[in-house]
Amino acid sequence: MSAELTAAPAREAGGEEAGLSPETLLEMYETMLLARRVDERAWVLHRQGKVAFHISGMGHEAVHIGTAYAMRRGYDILHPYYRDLGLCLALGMTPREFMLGLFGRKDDPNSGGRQMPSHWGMKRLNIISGSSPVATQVPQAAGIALAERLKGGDRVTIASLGEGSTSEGDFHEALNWAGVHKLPLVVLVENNIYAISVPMHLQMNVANVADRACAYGIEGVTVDGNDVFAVYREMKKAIERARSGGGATLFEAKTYRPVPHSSDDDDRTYRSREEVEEWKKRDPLLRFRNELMRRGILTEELDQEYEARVAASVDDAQKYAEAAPLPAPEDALGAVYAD
Ligand SMILES: Cc1ncc(C[n+]2csc(CCOP(=O)(O)OP(=O)(O)O)c2C)c(N)n1
Ligand SMILES: [Mg+2]
Repeated sequence: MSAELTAAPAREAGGEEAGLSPETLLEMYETMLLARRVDERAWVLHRQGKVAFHISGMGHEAVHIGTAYAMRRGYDILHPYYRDLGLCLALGMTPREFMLGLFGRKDDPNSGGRQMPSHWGMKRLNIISGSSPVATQVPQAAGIALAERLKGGDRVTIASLGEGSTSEGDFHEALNWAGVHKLPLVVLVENNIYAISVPMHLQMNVANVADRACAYGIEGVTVDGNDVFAVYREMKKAIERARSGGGATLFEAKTYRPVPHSSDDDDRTYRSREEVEEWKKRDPLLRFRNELMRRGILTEELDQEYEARVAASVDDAQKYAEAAPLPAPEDALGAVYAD
């Protein structure tokens, strides 16, 4: 049985009230475009046999860009998961850095080529390195938020995960802790209605992940995750609430994953092509583009300029990473054991 596409209503992007200047909106658009084009290139490189694995953020870009711009970038802390390509790019990761990770090169900033690709971790951007077991980042993020409180700081921690990962005990323990201690934490659930092949209705018997927030005594918010304005507006409120002592938020952004779970998955075995085609009407990049054009902020000419600049940046990143050295075999355990 295929999952119902009730998750993301196909309404037009609104959000004039979001209070973003035309310059910022264009910057957000170019970043979203970059995330999409980098991601598309990664799929091509995988199909060409040049890289071993890719796990995509495609379709999640409005969640990523809206969240990043609501954060104090470089100040607040992100404990991300593997879908967060656009979020990490918007926080300052460069396309070259992404490609170094994708190609498993020595200078991969996440792990020096040791981890799987898309296991983000960059000290300079306050992006905390996670591990592959899903939801383990949530209690760790709660701990970071508690530490920030004890130190008297006002940085907010954001931890992200998928809706399927909310079935893990770690998620519930962390939210309970966040409620009890009123932690400066936002737990961002990127609800794309599948956990690999398992649809949402087999993970939980509630309509919205955020409906569970009241059980922990925290705020719960559900937004259309394909609408960058809605994500930005509501995320800003959640982050400011956390910063000013108002406690944690369970933030659910409803979206869709238009591609297979990873380069190792064949999604034709569990969902129809019609369902995936239906998504295209809700493509967050297209919606943002149309809305900016409707407002007269973006023009065809400007869009072409962005496309050209983004393509050049993706080409440059690929060339750079392909030519970069691999890690030395004798360094494989270097970050595991102390000298
Ligand atoms: C504890 C644990 N169980 C299983 C897996 C294998 N696994 C990796 S991703 C994934 C699906 C997660 O789905 P969801 O949380 O909805 O995130 P999405 O991939 O849809 O963004 C699973 C089961 C894992 N990494 N860790
Ligand atoms: Mg999912």
